[in-house]
Amino acid sequence: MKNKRTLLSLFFTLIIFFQQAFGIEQAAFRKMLAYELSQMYSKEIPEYKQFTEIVKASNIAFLDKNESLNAHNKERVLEEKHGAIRVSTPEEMRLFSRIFKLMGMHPVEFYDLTPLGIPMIATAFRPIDASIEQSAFRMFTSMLHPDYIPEEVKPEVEKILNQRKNNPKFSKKLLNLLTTAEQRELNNKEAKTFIKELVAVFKLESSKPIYFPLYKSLREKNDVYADNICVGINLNHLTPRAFDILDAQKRLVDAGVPMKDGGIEGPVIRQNAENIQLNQTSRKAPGELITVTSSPDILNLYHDNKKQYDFLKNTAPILRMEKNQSVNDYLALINETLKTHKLVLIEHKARFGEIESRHVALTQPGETLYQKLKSENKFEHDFPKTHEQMFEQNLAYYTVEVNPNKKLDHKLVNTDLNFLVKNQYVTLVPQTYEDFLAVSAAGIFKSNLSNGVQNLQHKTKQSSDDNHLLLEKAMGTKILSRHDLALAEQTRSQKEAYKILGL
Ligand code: OOG
Ligand code: NI
Repeated sequence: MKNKRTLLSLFFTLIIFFQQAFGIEQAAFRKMLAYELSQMYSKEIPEYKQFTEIVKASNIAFLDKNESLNAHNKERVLEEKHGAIRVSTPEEMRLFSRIFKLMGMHPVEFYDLTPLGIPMIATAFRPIDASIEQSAFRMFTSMLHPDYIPEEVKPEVEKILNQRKNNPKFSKKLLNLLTTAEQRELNNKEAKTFIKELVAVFKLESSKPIYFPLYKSLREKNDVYADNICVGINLNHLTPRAFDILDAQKRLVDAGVPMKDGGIEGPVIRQNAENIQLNQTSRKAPGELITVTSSPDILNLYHDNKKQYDFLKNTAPILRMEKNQSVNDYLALINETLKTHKLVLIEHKARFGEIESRHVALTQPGETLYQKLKSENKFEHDFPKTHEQMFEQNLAYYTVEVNPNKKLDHKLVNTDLNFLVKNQYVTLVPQTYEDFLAVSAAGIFKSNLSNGVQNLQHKTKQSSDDNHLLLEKAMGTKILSRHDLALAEQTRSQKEAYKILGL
């Protein structure tokens, strides 16, 4: 017996040793990334730090009132976050799909934002196996749709984007480690370096000179273009999860945090009923300083003589946007100032904090019913309110678990799952909605458009299927379906429950 125990403990020590020496687990990798991104954001954006502290206070107050919540669920929600990034080229999209794959994050669902007035097509990289319970970190990743680049500036934009094919933000170290990791697992030390280099990609480059004439004409059309094409990749937002989004929002508003117009996105939040899918809201982006010039010489100086460039930058005037100033007036003023100054620091609305509450995932019939009732203004009242009803009518996904407290009756002959649920032989665990909603995503995008939403220009009308294929082609991989994943998990759990019950 003693020997057995020694052997066992040796075995586990060896496992831990090998894990540390040879391989980082994907969930640990995701945790590391989420943690470092959140550190970077808190350091660079004080408004974000304040935002997360308020959300945390709301979550802790919720836990105090709901002590019965299962411990695992508590931890997951307290820690959980998603991020969002916007890329401009298929090359960048493919790189991210390779990077996230290392962390067990795969593209799930296609979101076409072009019919909603945003020139982007998107997917979200997220874990698709049980390790989602250890770290659910996801990244909503959108790509500029090439057909929606405004015609008047297309040659200039294409020039910039061509230069970005080998985006210098992705360091050689990062790319080398990526190649290594595709052949063998990274050890902890390599993984740390990898994350450090990756976090650098997500930073806002505030001292890099931006060519203002192009920035101006893009921002006059739609801030998304200016951010995407001129400023480049940055972590657009980070989103902690809230148990109770209404409470978190109230606390944010009470603290004077400027929240987005239009309120909370997603299905109406119902009292005394189970909520569905996903609710989100965000704070308005605080203006962050970026550096602009209208002289091509200065763009070169940045690469050729960094010291001289830094001197110019450190003495450049700062132009903040006045309250009630229109964005066009602001851009005109910057233009004037650049006639007498080589560099000017201006306000760019980029990064912010968002919150979300996640509820049960709907099946296809559930989504159809939700859309129908919503359009008839009957959702609140008519959509089933309990998990038992939703399960019985196949409206939402559940994992079933055998109830350990229910004495097994061996004469159990009725194998109908609804019977087993009703008689508490098995319990329903609602599957969390792990994905996003296109309309909500567009709402988040629009919340920071200073010129409102204008009609998108495009050469030919694209169908959503074409756009879906375009994104898959960019990544070189298929986009998975949330329904396939949720159904597979539901079926697996049912088979297991039947097995345990001997049915
Ligand atoms: C992404 C908006 C989508 C969400 O949570 O729905 C998103 C963006 O603004 O870049 O992150
Ligand atoms: Ni988001």
